[in-house]
Amino acid sequence: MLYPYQLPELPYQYDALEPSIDERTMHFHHDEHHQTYVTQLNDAVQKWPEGQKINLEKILSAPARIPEHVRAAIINNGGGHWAHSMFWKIMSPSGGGEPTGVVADAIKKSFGSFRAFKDLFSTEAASFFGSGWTWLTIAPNGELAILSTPNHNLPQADDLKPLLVIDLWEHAYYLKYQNRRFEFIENWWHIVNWPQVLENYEKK
Ligand code: MN3
Repeated sequence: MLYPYQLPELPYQYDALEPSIDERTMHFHHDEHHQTYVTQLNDAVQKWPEGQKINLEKILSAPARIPEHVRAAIINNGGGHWAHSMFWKIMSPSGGGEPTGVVADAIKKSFGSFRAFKDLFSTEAASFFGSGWTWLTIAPNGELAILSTPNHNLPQADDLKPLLVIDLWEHAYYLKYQNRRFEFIENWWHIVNWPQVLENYEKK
């Protein structure tokens, strides 16, 4: 992703993820929240001409190198733009079920079984305090890990590649689920786009 950044179209209709995620939430989340991150990211990178030529993922993998006058704005809004762009893609109306291929093997090897992985991931996401994201990541040595980051911080800053992610900000689920984050997580598994997770693994 390069400057000027653009809001990506959803790869499905706004109501396509019902009932796991309702149409109204998708409109607010994509058209308002994500759009705002894109707008504010462009405003920040406009003040850093050198950064306009660097890929966003590369910028965010070394946040300490961002000039101080735009650092916080780029970490927050650039992280938001990158994470949401991934979040839309790892969901699908034909999602759910279990992973296949090499990523299924890797999950089994790291966590014992898909069921054990799913339980761990759900527990991590449900117990993470405040606004943030829970990720499945892969390290350069091929090791998988489940971890959470606050705000819009990305695992790439710690040299980890994201394979799967869930948005835990209240705006991701509040309209439909209110404070019942665990119910949102449970229903989210029905729309996880495992072919996309496999693709993320293969181009890690
Ligand atoms: Mn969000």
